[in-house]
Amino acid sequence: MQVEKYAIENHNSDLLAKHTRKYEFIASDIANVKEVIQKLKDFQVAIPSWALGTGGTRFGRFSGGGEPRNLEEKIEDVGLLHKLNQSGGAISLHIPWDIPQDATAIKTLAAQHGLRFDAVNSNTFQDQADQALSYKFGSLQHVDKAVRRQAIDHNIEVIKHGVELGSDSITVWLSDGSCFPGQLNFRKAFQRTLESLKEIYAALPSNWKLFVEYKAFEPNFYSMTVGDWGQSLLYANKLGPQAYTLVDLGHHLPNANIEQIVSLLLGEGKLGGFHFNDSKYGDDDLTVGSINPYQLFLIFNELVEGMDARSMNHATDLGWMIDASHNVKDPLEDLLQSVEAIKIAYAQALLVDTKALQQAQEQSDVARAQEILQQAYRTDVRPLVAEARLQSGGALDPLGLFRNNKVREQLIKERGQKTVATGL
Ligand code: RM4
Ligand code: MN
Ligand code: MN
Repeated sequence: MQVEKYAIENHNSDLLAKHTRKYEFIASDIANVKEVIQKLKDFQVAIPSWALGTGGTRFGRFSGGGEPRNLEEKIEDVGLLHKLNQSGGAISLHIPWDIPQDATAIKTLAAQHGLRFDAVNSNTFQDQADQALSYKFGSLQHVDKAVRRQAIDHNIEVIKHGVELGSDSITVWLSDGSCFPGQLNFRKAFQRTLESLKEIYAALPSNWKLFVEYKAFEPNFYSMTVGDWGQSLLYANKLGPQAYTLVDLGHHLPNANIEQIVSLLLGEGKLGGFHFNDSKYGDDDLTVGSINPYQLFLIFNELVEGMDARSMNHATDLGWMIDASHNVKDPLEDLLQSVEAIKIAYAQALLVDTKALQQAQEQSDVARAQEILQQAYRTDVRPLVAEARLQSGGALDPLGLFRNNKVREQLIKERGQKTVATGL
């Protein structure tokens, strides 16, 4: 399934007059508008290979039609998204859900779609059919050395796949922990996990990063061995300069101040990247910006301020990834919405008058500080994001084009109604 260039051009020419009116209106108020547009064009978000099918919960899964049946079709889907929004130029693989059998062919296919490979993800939270030992009581923390060995070897295997694909980072998310008081010796579990991580770290190529992702609860409900950013930072600091903390927006206890966490990690030079999603209660994996777009903006505000303070490149110095699950929406529509929400929050953060904000902060002028932040947040930056897309060859309204061109219907015709993608 391809969206042809002429289809995008036709779509854009229909919407151009209206877009230009809106764009010129907002652009006339922004002194460095060219710079803002360039930053938006450069900013790419990686799409997770495990979120291209319908997601499920432990109560059920309601498959949509035309889901990708293999890795090749997943790459095709991400290519399609990228063609529409020119903002999803990377894919993040979860192994063994998506093992590249022929790495060269997969790499070539991705390149044809203008995609590169972002962080590879290991999976020691599920048992696979052909697996010798079980992860029921953990993986890198396990009391049995042989289980730890198996989990370490899996991670090293994942790094090898990543190297073949040109990826340069691995995300380790562990479900390790305990469900009941007394089940685990916390200190020993931490120590064993650290020792295991050290072995994985030792297998990293010198240009690679290791992201330690934390999560407050689930599937373990009493303790998680990498349960919060403090624990993740402890591991990352002990491992060395190639290890960083990864922030998944849905992995905190309710009402955590994520923007402050982000700011402090950045300040320490230990923020590795993101798994974007949104949530009401826990690891809900909902569409980015669907529940709390203000929080997303505040996070981006800290990112822009903190990255600028450290002279970092916004587009390339952190890992920008989505980690979502789509229970009731078309996965591709959902992902288009998520990428759009990320770019909107980023654009708003770029509009914050940082100098004025710092001045207000120095003067403890609280009301003024709020005005400055909300001035940016309440600006409708969608024409800026659309202009960046237009200049990059994407569609002015990606979701509109996806629907009008009946992309899902065509995918169903090609792949069938009852297909099930691997993943969440
Ligand atoms: C976890 C975590 C990981 C993801 C798995 C599928 O909750 O967010 O990043 O790989 O889910
Ligand atoms: Mn995640
Ligand atoms: Mn999660």
